[in-house]
Amino acid sequence: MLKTKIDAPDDLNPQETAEWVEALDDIVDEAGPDRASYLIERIMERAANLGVQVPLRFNTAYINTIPPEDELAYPGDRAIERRIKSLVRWNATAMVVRANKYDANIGGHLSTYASLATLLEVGYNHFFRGSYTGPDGAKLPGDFVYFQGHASPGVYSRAFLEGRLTGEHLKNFRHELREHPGLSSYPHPWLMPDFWQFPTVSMGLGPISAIYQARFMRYLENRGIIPKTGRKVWAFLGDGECDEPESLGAITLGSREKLDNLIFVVNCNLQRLDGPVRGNGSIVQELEAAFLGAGWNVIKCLWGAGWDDLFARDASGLLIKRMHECVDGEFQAFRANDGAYLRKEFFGKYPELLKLVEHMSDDELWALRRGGLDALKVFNAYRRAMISNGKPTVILAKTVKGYGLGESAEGRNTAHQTKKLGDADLIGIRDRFQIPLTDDQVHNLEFIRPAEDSPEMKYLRQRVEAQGGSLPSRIVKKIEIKAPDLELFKDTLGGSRGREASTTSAFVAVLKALMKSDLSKLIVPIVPDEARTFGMESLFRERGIYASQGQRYKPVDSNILLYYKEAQDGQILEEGITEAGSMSSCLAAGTAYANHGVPMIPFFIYYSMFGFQRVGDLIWAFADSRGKGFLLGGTAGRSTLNGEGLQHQDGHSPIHASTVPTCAVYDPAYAYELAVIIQDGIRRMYQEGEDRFYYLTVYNENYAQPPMPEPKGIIDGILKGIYKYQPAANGPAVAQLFGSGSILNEALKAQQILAEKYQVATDVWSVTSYNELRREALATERWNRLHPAEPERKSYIETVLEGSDGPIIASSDYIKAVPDQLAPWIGKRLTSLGADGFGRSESREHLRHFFEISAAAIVQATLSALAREGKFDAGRAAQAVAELGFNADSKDPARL
Ligand SMILES: Cc1ncc(C[n+]2csc(CCOP(=O)(O)OP(=O)(O)O)c2C)c(N)n1
Ligand SMILES: [Mg+2]
Repeated sequence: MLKTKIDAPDDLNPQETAEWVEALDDIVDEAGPDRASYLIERIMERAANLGVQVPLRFNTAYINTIPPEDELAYPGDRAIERRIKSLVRWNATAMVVRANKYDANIGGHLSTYASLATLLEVGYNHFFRGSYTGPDGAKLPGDFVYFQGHASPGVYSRAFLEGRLTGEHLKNFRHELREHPGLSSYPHPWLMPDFWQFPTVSMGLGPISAIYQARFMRYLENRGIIPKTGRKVWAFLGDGECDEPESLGAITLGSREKLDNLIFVVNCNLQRLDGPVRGNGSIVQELEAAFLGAGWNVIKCLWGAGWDDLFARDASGLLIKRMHECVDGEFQAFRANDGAYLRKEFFGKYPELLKLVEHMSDDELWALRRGGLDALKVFNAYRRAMISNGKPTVILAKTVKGYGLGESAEGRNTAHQTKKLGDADLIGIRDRFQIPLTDDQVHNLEFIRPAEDSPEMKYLRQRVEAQGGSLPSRIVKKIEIKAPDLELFKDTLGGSRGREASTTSAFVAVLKALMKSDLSKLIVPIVPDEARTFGMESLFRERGIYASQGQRYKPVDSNILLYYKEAQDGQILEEGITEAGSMSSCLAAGTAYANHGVPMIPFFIYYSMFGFQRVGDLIWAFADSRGKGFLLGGTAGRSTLNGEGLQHQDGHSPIHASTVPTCAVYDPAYAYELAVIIQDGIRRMYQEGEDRFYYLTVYNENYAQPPMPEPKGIIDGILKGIYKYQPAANGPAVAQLFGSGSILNEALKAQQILAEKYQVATDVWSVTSYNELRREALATERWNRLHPAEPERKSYIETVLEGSDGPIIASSDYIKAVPDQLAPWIGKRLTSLGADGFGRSESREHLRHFFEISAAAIVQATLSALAREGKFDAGRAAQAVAELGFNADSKDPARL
């Protein structure tokens, strides 16, 4: 066994110390490490009882976690696997270099995959399952693999070898528009829906979504929606990527939820884009401490088999000591130089170490590999990770950035950005990996795939078959769902019958109706510690909060009907205060139709201010993933959420949401509008199979919810974004009032004031979605642009407004940019009122007055607009400013 030298200058009794250490050595030799660990634990307990400060350590030595004597022999044909890996390496390199040779600066990455190749190949050949066989013999989906986004050339290259992509694909890397078929830069299910499952290239999103994916898998199993299998979620991440808060921010969930279906592999090539990840420290040791502290299994895979002999012969413990002394900046330099440098700078520090390697040539020293580049070591690390012990596992695999790419890239600080290689480097790669290509073929950057009957291809096919198929692969089963009839929501459509209620409570009613419908099982309510805010707590008792361990305590409120019920088959995902985690759950749920073949319907309701602006990138990834479902921005509106002030009052999320191409954004005023939108959303997403999702604002202001009015076409209007809610009662309207969300009520009050006090007749319109109207108008405009010889088409907004005269005063609880989206079509008529500026801690009434979105403000704006058109006396309009409570020379709230 390995012996570590005790190097303690303040050791008062070295003799005694040596005896203790020897005793431990004996235990390990005679009874094994488990017994030693048991004894140490008992001693630590005793020490704690005696008041001894026990040093807390979350680090082990800088060596492999799995000692050579515990390793299993490699199960595959290593020589042939190496040849296959070399071909994948070559093709990955050729495709990037080629793309940049013929299309300067098109980009792509060589070095990430160069460091990752062994980690992936061992996975493909022996671990990643393309499919599983279910209890009844049915073919079930396989493992989930989150690939490092920048390693995509290697993933494409492997798929090429497997015959799933053609040489044309590889030639068209990053030529998605010019040629067909093209390959996207990174993993994007939106762009390559049959291939990529998980968009990972925004650093940090892969790791956090993998954790929640593993958790959601358990949720589906525990709810009996999918069978239990040995499926794993593998997440490959960069060591630099671990600096993103999302990467490590949710790791305690992994251990808390006992996710032994989750395996992280951190590609510790010690470098990120600009340089070393921890030049002055050790990223491996730092990550080990973080993951051990969080309760994960940590497997360090640092050194290749060549080092085993050195460790075994190093009786002094100096080799480990030397490894601890070196910071990552030095380890990087060792690889960027050569064997002579390694001998001098690493081993040369201690004469004993120089002696240890005196029998080795510089080339042999140089050939000493790192663990993540040694298939045997990687195999054993993965094998250990497959053993379920109720914990997730992280493998810290030490690799070399740009491995094998030659002097211009390997271990260099510029490695990440290297995308062009000269012939000399390419020939070097060919020779090093023994690629059977001539110099000319190398120069021409030819791709290589051996003949079908070659040993390599036979082996490859056999391994793919044994693993149940290829990865990545996104296979979407047709969804067989019929949306519920609108009738299901008849209570909501009927209005609140004189009671005052909010659209949030209307949403909860819609959700409850769905949870009692045929779709019940598929509904996934997700909430980050705000269920009580939204009045959803009754669902706790009715449906249970998902808790993998059930409820191991008697809830404090067990004496009341609506107690806090946690259950193993609970339906609600109560995520705690993590919008990023909740969104990751939503991502897992909203893509389950593809990844699990079960069309789960997520309803993620959150404090709207902490949605798009806080986790916008995860929402973008949701769209890229073709996610379906509903996001609900609760406590919506800058003035409607009163009292909470600047950081809580959301006045802009519909603008954020409108930037996501597949997101339909609605800002409904009334309960029936919400019901109509949700019903149609389920129809479009799940019945018609459209890859889109919804962002709906829901408010907490209570007011009488009217029943759905009868006029024909109202449903169409709600869905398209606008309908006339209340025509003028006092003659033909001379102005049009648009209102959205809770501010529609202010428009209605304004209509009355205008009629009664100023004898001005106005129509009131409910605008449910400026964004849907804009998108339709843009599409119409484009059609007109491209068909100049055809009769011009009219956009929906223009058609709807035909015959409705006068200025348009559009008000909402959001910034003016929301109605301004229609400016290209109605701009001359449009006055936008909105809550631009920072929120304040105040009551609704004061906030609406301050932001000039109150009924009085709408009246004032209407009179002003009419006066400008000469349809209302300007003097009277000026007088009305003060009359309505405004100071014409007050400061603009947008800038206060
Ligand atoms: C959120 C985010 N920020 C920045 C980038 C740009 N970027 C791409 S790769 C990279 C470095 C990656 O380093 P590491 O995670 O160590 O991966 P390696 O390539 O070394 O395996 C950076 C900064 C990104 N893709 N995503
Ligand atoms: Mg790195």
